[in-house]
Amino acid sequence: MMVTFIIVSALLALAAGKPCASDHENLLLSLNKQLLRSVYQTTDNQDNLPNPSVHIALRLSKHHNLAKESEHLKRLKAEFHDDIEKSLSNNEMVVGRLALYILALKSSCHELGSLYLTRNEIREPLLIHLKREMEEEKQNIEFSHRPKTSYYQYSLGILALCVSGIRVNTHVSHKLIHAVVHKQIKHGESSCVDSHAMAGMALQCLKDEGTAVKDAAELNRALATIKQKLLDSKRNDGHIGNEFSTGLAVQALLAMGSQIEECGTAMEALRTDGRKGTYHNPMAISQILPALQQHSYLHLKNKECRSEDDSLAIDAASVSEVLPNQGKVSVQVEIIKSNSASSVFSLHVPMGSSLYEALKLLQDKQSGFTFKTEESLWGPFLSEINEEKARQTDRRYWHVSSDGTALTQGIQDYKIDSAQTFTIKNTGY
Ligand code: B12
Repeated sequence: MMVTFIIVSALLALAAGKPCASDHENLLLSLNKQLLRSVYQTTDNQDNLPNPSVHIALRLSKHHNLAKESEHLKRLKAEFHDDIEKSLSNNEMVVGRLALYILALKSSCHELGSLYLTRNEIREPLLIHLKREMEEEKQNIEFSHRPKTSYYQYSLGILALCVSGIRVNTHVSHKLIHAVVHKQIKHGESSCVDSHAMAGMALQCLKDEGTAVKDAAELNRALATIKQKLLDSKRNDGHIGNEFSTGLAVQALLAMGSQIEECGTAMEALRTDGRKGTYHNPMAISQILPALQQHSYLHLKNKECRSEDDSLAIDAASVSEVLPNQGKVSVQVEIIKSNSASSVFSLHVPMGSSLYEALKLLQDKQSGFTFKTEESLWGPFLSEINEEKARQTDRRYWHVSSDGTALTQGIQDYKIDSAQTFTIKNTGY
């Protein structure tokens, strides 16, 4: 009796799942088109570089626009490549961006051996250069107990080498395994989930490839620790961490062998966010789209670029709705400098303005407030306020919160729809 009931319920659930399945396909298609549109949309930002993470997501999708994708690849090889070389000439580390670039080239089955980076007149193949920066990072961990960049970028580096079939030095992998097992990966707040997810994919790749590691049992312990960390970070609404870490967390869980049912509520949370329009930043879409298609960056390992669908058309961009003037809201901006000195500024901004627009207005009022940003794959990163810098090189950043709650979006994406107080605090990490 019970068995019949279970079978009938399962059949009913399957039947009910049909319309959902097509809803799911529609959502995938709309996110895929949004991402494709982002690659050639010009913005007011002149430094709008092609984004390797977006390329990877387009290439991991079921539907393609092969002409647009190959045009994008060309731009990556010119503009993004140049940007990396520019950073090298400024003696900056490029681990994370180089790793994403390599993964993007892999996603288009591009021959990696034919590409070189030039620094101080020395030409080096991309993978050799990445290997060298990983050695440098490993030494930094040895002496300072953390990479110069972050464990997120260190994991991306291991992942890119592994996916490209390059043997990762056992000392390099050991540093990540050790950091996971000894709980040294923290970035404050939810980005800790993103970093664990990236570490999970990197270490799973090593395991799948049978790469020699210092201690195989410890590798398994690290993978188990990561899986537990991700499952423990599940919120009641299904998100793992927050809206923007759930995609990478699902990718990692799937890569680490979780069954799709185990990620069911997280997938549902992603779909709900997707339908609500939470994901409009191309970088955010690029991290969740592979997860929604049950893919992870590990799929790049065996990517064959043969007989691909070429049906992804771009509709004319929908004209964004012009909202009626809804009036202004009052905003307070509290700045807390590194010496704890604080100052408060008040202004009125049109409802729906971004925090970036609000800060620009404040600056234009010449009320004693100035700010600067640096471009990144996620958009403008707030790097300087009233001539005080807080940047990665100083291991500090301007942390942004609204009415006491940390923002989960950057200053350009966060929209102001009610009166509120922002606190922007120079914070060490
Ligand atoms: C590490 C990290 C940080 C570090 C970066 C320094 C370091 N040690 O590397 C610190 C702690 C400074 C940081 C700060 C913030 N972060 Co953060 N961060 C990350 C993380 C885990 C990895 C980024 C990375 O290295 N990418 C790889 C490299 C190759 O790409 P990149 O673009 O060159 O990387 C640089 C930028 O991404 C920049 N950066 C980091 N975070 C953010 C956030 C925004 C909005 C922008 C524009 C840039 C930016 O720092 C990176 C290193 O230079 C991501 C996770 C993810 N899923 O991407 C979250 C993530 C990007 N951060 C996020 C957020 C919300 C923030 C903050 C706004 C938090 C806050 N309330 O203040 C601030 C930024 C405030 C500001 N000043 O503008 C969100 C963004 C979501 C969104 N929709 O925009 C993410 C996705 C985490 C999450 N799941 O919520 N972050």
